Amino acid sequence: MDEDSGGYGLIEEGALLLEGDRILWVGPEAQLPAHYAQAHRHDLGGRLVTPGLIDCHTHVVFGGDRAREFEMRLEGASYEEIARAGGGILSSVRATREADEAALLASALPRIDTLLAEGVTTLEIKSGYGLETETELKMLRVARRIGRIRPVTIRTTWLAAHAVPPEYKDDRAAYIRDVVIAGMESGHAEGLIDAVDGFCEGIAFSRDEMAQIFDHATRLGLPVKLHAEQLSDLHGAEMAAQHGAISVDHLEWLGQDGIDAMAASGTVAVLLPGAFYTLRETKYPPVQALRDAGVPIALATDCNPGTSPLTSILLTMNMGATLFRLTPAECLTGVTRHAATALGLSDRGQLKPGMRADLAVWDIQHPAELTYRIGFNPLHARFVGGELV
Ligand code: DI6
Ligand code: FE
Repeated sequence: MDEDSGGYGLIEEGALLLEGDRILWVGPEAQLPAHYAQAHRHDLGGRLVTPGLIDCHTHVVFGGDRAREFEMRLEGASYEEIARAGGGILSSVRATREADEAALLASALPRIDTLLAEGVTTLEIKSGYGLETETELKMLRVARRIGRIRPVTIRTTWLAAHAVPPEYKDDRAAYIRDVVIAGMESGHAEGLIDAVDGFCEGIAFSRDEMAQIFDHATRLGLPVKLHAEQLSDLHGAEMAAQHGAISVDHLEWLGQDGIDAMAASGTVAVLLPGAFYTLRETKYPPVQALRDAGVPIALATDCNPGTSPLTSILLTMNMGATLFRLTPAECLTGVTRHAATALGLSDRGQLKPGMRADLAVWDIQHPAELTYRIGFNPLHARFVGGELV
């Protein structure tokens, strides 16, 4: 199945020819060119094949948990109140600083394995719970390690600009200089960083601060992305698009200027329904205006201990449809083709010759079933880089 032809591009009685880690040919089995007749065959029993799913926004490596904060929010405290009182992100920072690499890995693996069991073959992982260079780098080393010990591609993102830690609260400029930018340079030199992100929000970083950080990322040749317009409209999306951002994420408060700028720069809008749901948000991302402007829409779990303790890409698709009124076809392109673009990857996310042979094989009849069901996993198998895993 490929998704080029408007809807799903579903091919009945289809066949895929793989060579090494690539797709060589896709089409109806009856049209398989004769010179491929000798190829080794693997019968998938009439099951449906999609590109391997891509979770393009996660904070899946972190220490501790935030179940108590969840209770506090149910008792009436807001996310911002908890953050300003030193809870929220900063409570995960304390736990992440205390954990060593082995402990961080051990706590992340069950979450990772849950995502892989639902057909994920590419996963982004952000730093952002260290807020000091060594701990930020520690998170990304763990992320790289996950990519070596599990069959999945990991893309790492430097998110030191997630919050200002207490020790720098009276000198934000020093935090940006000494940790966000200096740490980015160290991480880049160590090959730990695939992209640079930030949280542009009243409780985090301003648009100008983020622009300064993005200028440094650009100088290092690193692509940028941004958490923007989640809780308020600081016009972060517009600034990010002007910096050529590969994605801007959250976007509940995004205005038309931001949409126009994203359309002009080809920036992907990554919607995160798990955070919307967890925060019981009532402001909806401007889905129709994004569609009208031709901005590609991706969906991701935002798996994190505070606002989206979600490890299901399939439930994310269901929420994309039920909460945001995306079509099931949009939900599927949102976790395949457009999610690949949001990571700057042009070699995956579609079933086409030349693409990486990352496949998900499902026990379903129609692709809409992936989005329709709640809490049901019909995955039969994954192929990662041409290998059945
Ligand atoms: N936005 C989010 O939804 C997460 N980070 C961010 O910038 C939340 C992170 C957390 O609360 O731990
Ligand atoms: Fe996030």
